[in-house]
Amino acid sequence: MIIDRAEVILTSPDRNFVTLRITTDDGLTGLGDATLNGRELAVVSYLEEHVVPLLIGRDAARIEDTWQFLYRGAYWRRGPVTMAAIAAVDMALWDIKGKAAGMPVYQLLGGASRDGLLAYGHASGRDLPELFDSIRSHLEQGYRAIRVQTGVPGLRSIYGIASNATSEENTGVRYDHEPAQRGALPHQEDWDTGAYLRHVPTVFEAVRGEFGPELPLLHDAHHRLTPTQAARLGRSLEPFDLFWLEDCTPAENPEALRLVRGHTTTPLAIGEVFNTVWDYQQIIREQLIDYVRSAVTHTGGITHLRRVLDYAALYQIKSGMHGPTDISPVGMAAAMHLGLAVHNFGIQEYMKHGARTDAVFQQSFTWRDGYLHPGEKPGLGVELDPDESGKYPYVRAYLPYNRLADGTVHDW
Ligand code: EZ4
Ligand code: CO
Repeated sequence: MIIDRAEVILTSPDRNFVTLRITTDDGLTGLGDATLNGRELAVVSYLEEHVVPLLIGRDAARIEDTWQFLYRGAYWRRGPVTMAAIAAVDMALWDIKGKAAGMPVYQLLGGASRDGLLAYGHASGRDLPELFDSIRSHLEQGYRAIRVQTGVPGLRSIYGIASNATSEENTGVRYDHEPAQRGALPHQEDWDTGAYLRHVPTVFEAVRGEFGPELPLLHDAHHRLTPTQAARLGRSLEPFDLFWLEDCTPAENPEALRLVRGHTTTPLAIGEVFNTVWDYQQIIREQLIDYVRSAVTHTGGITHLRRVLDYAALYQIKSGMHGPTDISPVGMAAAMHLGLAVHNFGIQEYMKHGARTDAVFQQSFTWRDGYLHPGEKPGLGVELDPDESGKYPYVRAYLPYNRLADGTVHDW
């Protein structure tokens, strides 16, 4: 099992994906996801120029050693580009090990701890009728847990709100199954935290009134609040029993969560922009969160996220792995194998990929009654069709950003 070849495949069916394919001298191939939304080429270059030459000739079976070699050997540690690149190598090696063993990766991680993975989808609307339609449509698709995002009166466009008015046909702005306006230059959105804080509790009250007390509801604040604003939001949402409030404050300031935690029992989830266990060290030790939001893709792969989740388990903190459409089907498969195996699984984010993406990546997972399962194929269970991937060249696409009414750039 000596690594013979490693290639980076950049393809844009519905959106950009960066995939590493490793081939061994005995003909096994493994895939890893290294997609970093809006900064894809940085990871392509990191992999092609700096990582691939290190892989050729190495023993593909030595997953832990390769992880430590790439992490410690670089001198420059951490960061989203480095950790996405390491994640892709790690996933590809687990894929190969599974294929060599004839087992799905979750078996190598200790076997299934549950029958399936509860998943949540993204409902959104500019107003309540649109939001209710979106929730109903998600329930019809089988979702048993729903993230709720809405427009805010007075704000024209807000991240995470799907709307026909922002579709590709009407505006020429690239639109995909993630409700964001992505373009060749960043799309500017507007933001007003006061208006948001007044509006969101009324939305959850209406949703509970319409859909009852039992449906697990989630909400994502996308790092936009100060600690006191986040505390107030958490408290005002307590009557509506959220499954979690996500990314309430910016990621760089872990102490902020102490203040939030001291004022609300609304469960907190954070970490989709974290890359290592060290980003989580303080907030897990101080029990400032309830759910770890990391994607396998952005946190150094299965090897490292497993470490984060084992540490989190000491403090009754569970997984809530990131799973928007910018995690490729390979990254989603890795999340499903890990989530099936760990004891402290919480919930899995799951947005369906588009038909073109599903044609590029042949997948073996199942989606049944609101639960995901990675399937029983050896390895991760995903194969890449080179003819399909070759049809979709890279398209530069940025995430949007925010300005306040006075023109100030706001937190993401
Ligand atoms: O904004 O994946 O919880 N999910 C999210 C996502 C992220 C995008 C960024 O690449 O916040 O929609
Ligand atoms: Co989020």
